[in-house]
Amino acid sequence: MSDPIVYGFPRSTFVNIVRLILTHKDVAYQFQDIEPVMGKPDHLVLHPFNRVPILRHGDLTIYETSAIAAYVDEAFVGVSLTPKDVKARARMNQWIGVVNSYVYPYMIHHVTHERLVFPELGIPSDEAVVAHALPKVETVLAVLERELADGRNYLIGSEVSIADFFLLPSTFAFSLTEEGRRMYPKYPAFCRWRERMEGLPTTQKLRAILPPREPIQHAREWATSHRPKY
Ligand SMILES: N[C@@H](CCC(=O)N[C@@H](CS)C(=O)NCC(=O)O)C(=O)O
Repeated sequence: MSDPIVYGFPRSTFVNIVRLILTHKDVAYQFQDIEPVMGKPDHLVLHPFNRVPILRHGDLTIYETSAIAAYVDEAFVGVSLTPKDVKARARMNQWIGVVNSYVYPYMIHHVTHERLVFPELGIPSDEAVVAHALPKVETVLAVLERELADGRNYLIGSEVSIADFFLLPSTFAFSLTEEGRRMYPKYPAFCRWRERMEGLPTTQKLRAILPPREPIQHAREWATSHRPKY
């Protein structure tokens, strides 16, 4: 079967979760940058909800990052990122849900979009959106800090899992905002986890092939289509 294809745009948090997992498992894949067709028929035929990533592998085309991550981990040989123990697996899935429901929405959809993505396009930040999100980000960081304070290496123990790769891209992008730079030092166990994750050969390998961060052109539409309002 030919190499899997990941469709997305290079700065996407969720796309980079999938790329990290493929990289960690040493799976050869192609990346197709669909930035120019985001929201257009060529994209919507792959993802009817107008999002990325999408993975194509042989006759399978799927979207939703958690489904793609589980598929990649099962379908390809290499180090497993899913614990065999049923309770550890439940814990991993809990953290994946946490990223989807509480981390990405506030760190990225609220703060990073307002602080980086919109200003890069000449659209001013909406301070009300940032102000609404910051206490929620503090809650996330406090929960992570409590969890990681026992000195474990990764979210569910001594081995890296899909959950860590879910958390990494959101925490990286948030670190580039002024709020991230101000908040992170209050959470030392979380910072140690970040350092460990950022230092993994997997992370370095993916970063080395990502293009320089350019403004996300199609995000102009987000300002009217799905910007939070308070
Ligand atoms: N539930 C989706 C969320 C994916 C998502 O929100 N992706 C963002 C990029 S990080 C996206 O496609 N944004 C494009 C847009 O909103 O136009 C998943 O798990 O894959």
